[in-house]
Amino acid sequence: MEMKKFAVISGFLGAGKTTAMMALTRYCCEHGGKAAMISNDLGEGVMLADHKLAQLGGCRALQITDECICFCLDLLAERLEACFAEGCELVVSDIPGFGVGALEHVYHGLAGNCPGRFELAPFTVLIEPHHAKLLRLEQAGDMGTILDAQLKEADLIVLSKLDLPDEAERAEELAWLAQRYPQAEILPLSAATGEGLDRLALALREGKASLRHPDIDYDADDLQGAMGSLSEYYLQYRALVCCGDFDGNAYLRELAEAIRAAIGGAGFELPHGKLLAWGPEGDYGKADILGVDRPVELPQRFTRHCTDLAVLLNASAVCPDGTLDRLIGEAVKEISARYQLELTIFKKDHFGLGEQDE
Ligand SMILES: Nc1nc2c(ncn2[C@@H]2O[C@H](COP(=O)(O)OP(=O)(O)O)[C@@H](O)[C@H]2O)c(=O)[nH]1
Ligand SMILES: [Mg+2]
Repeated sequence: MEMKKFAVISGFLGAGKTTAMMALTRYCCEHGGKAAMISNDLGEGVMLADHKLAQLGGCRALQITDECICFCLDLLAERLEACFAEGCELVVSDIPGFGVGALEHVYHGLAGNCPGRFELAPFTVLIEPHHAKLLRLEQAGDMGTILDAQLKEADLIVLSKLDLPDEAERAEELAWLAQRYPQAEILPLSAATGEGLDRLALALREGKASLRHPDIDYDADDLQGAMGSLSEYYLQYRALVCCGDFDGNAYLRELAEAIRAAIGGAGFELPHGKLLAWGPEGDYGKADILGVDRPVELPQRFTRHCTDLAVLLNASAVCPDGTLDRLIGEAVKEISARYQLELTIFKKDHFGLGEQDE
């Protein structure tokens, strides 16, 4: 029987969803299957950094912007049909913001609206060891409320980035997750090394969504408050050096560090900031900010010096929208001037999630 499987990959900002979806689609394609990934975020008419990254990485990728897939099920179903018509057996999508509520909206929505058109794979939630540890030790603060709600929705919990912790820590987090969230299957994964991709692919292809209704008070003040305090920022620009060339890796790192310092210095949090840049010949680099207290990561580096870059900057911050716009705008200006880059802004969109529904 032909398989038409769809899975939502939920999880906290920076948990490793995009990296895992890219590794998974590649793994499936290398093992005789066909899979596609959808990057979903809220920027209006923008190119998402995650989507561009997936394209640069050679993945079968599509994006849905402007709206959460929770609220555009017809569009989602249409895109899924197109992927399945092309021969895909598995399609995975992430979810904007914190993703809490996607089980109800997307899974129960699709099950109710288009029964039998495709099969729902286990509802999957990624958590990184750093967050699992904070949650276990009850040191996650407001984030703990969100992490716990996400994990309660899961049919499948994936402990990601398992190349980072040592053996004892891995075992401790896996055991604790299994005991605390007994409704879910728990899988270890390192998208970086490929460890666990086989089991994840199998679990999604063979497994089924439980379509439970977990005991979560979605209207609770702490959950709504935490989700509403998030602001989203999207910027697309071209950076052209005025003479000679420049070190694109150093530029991305300095810019990410300046943004992190500005937001942290103003007393706010930046759970995930992404800077993706590519040159006319396809060379590309990426910098990630995963919190104001964590070091900037460069998971992808330029191999040559740069002269002309297209840049995508996406950030999700616990910070008022206007302040976020000002702080990022100043950092981009200052660091770009230091590298003698002339900027052309193509697109900017930013908003607070708390204000969006009003
Ligand atoms: N060491 C390591 N880092 C990872 C792994 N997966 C993701 N990351 C890094 O974690 C950061 C956030 O990953 P991303 O996939 O963008 O997270 P998302 O926000 O959940 O989509 C990036 O810097 C990734 O390179 C992994 O398996 N191992
Ligand atoms: Mg992502």
